[in-house]
Amino acid sequence: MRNLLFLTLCSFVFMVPQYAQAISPLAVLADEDDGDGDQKADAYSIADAYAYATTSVQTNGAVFFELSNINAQDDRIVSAHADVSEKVELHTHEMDGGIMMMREVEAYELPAGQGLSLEPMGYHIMLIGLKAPLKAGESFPLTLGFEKHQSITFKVQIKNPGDVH
Ligand SMILES: [Cu+2]
Repeated sequence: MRNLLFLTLCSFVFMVPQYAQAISPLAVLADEDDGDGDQKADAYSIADAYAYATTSVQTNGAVFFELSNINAQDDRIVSAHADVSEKVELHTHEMDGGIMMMREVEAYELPAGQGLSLEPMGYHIMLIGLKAPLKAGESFPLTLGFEKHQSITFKVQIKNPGDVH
């Protein structure tokens, strides 16, 4: 019963960005008016950014989060950077000959006013060649590069794989 309640709460949080802001570790990043007059509300919100802890034999990790594009314009995430691994790639999962495979993508589309979910078995930021195991309870900064917006940096919380997020 408790778990069920928790799940309901989680989905509710994902669906309502205002609530996510109140409840989750979050970065709201607004920039200044850049002179063309329509950028005042230009911002993204990131909620529930996490990665699972890894063991010393795991060389890769993955980052998940909820992003809301609260801009008036469409945008795309075109790059990601973190110091914890040699390479950082934008990945998706897709079926290939009946097998679920990961594949690198060029960008994630961010239509104006919509959200983007990165979650296990879906879109994820892939950390390739971890310099050290990711330890539960710690965090690290991740930077996202956009096609139009200036890049943003936020904290990724490291969790144990069994943890409810
Ligand atoms: Cu991947």
